[in-house]
Amino acid sequence: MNKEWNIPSPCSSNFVQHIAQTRGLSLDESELSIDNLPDEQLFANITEVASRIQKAMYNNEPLVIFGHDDPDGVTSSFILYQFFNTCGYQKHQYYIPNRNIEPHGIQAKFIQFVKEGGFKLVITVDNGISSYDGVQELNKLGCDVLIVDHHLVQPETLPPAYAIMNPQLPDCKYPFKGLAGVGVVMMLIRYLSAELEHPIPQSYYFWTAVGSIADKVPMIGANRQLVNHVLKDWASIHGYTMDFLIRNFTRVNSKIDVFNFIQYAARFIANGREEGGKHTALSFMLQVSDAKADLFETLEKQKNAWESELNRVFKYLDALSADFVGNAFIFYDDEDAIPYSLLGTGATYIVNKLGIPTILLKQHNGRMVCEGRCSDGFNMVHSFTACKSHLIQYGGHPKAAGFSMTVEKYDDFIDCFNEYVQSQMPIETGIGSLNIEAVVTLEDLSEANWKLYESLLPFGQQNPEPILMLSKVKMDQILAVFSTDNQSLNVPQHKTVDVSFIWKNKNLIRVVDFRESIAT
Ligand SMILES: [Mn+2]
Repeated sequence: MNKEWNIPSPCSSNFVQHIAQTRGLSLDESELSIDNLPDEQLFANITEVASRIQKAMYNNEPLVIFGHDDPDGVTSSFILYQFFNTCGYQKHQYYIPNRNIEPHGIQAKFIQFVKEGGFKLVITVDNGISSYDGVQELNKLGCDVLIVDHHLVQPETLPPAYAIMNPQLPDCKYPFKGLAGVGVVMMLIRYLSAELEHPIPQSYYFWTAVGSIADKVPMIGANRQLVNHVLKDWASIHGYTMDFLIRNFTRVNSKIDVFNFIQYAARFIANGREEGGKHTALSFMLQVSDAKADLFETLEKQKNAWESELNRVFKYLDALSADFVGNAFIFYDDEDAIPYSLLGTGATYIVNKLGIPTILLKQHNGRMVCEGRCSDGFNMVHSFTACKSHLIQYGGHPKAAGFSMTVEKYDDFIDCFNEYVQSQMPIETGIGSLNIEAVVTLEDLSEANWKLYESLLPFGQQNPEPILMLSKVKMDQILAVFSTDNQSLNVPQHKTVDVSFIWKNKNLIRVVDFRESIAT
């Protein structure tokens, strides 16, 4: 690699404390406690949402939870469904649309499902905020709709729902805006739990962590509190499905193990799409009989197939993006090399590699669909808004958004998007520089400091794994103390080099880059 290294001046204090301070992260466990979460009553419309749900419970009305087929949507659906179960309510069902068959949001198949099931209430979780037409259709059936979502709000096309809970609503006073879909559902459950005087199973915090980590929401503020609660109080958190998964995982006895286990669980439930609103991962999570083991096996097979498919797509994208020069990466997959369900993951992969806004497009179900991803300094939703006259539907988050359009609009859209990119991009993007957060010695990487380092967890957006540097060392010296993951870099064994790396575990470091030491 030929990256420019940005190296900080040596820090006088403990390097972990220094990193925490620079990032504005508290290492104080009591400050991070979930007892200090913002009051969920600050959510706009939470009273209306909760009382409509209570009315359904008291009147034994049939209701359906309308989820989303990613881990955030699946965990959102799971904890709400389970919470209704534990309240003794039994007239609820769920429907998870399969993105490979149904377009995003409330669509014809689901409306048909509601009609046939005679449902009087729909609760959308992790979606719904951009389904104006769908909500209108459901209203015509005499069905109320509650939207519990976290995606960006387009105030001019707010759906005509009974009530909307979304931290992005202009009048929402909830101070932390970065919750995942499952985080918003958790706040609703906390509110309902107080209203109904019904306790919350601790495992819901685990699933909230899983959905939040999978959705790549910023790991600061309330998200950090929610996930940290799981890392810190792990010993007291149990649940039937969690415990089932742990038996198939390696040991879990430190914070980093729990964090790795959360990521494993997220990958495990990332598959399972079925037809007709069913979902294998959600069935697995809800199942208490022997059938759970069979569902586990099915998901395990799907996960392995998915991971090898991912590898194939990453290799394909590596070849595509090698030597790429430009302000934005735009690719139309006319050879059908990238499955629709991996379009977003593929775009994220390119952003991590090139650091520039990326959109991947392909034809799907007779429409042109697109997933866009970017890093700081660009807003995908704004870029789509600028070109919305060409689009059928669009939505998402500043760094991850998607749209659909008619195939004929392709050229117009690309022209419009390119123009937007030109108008937005700073000349110097800083691509290719490596930002090192602390220069350390081998002695600094002690057991005591590892314990402290674990309090920087959970890592994620806005709190990434820090890149550290060992200056003037030989790989021999490192290997005497650590296992290393060299990521196929050919680091010379006996030569004195500077090594940038990520501290992965007490005894494991992952080399990011190396260079010849500059003589001083
Ligand atoms: Mn989500």
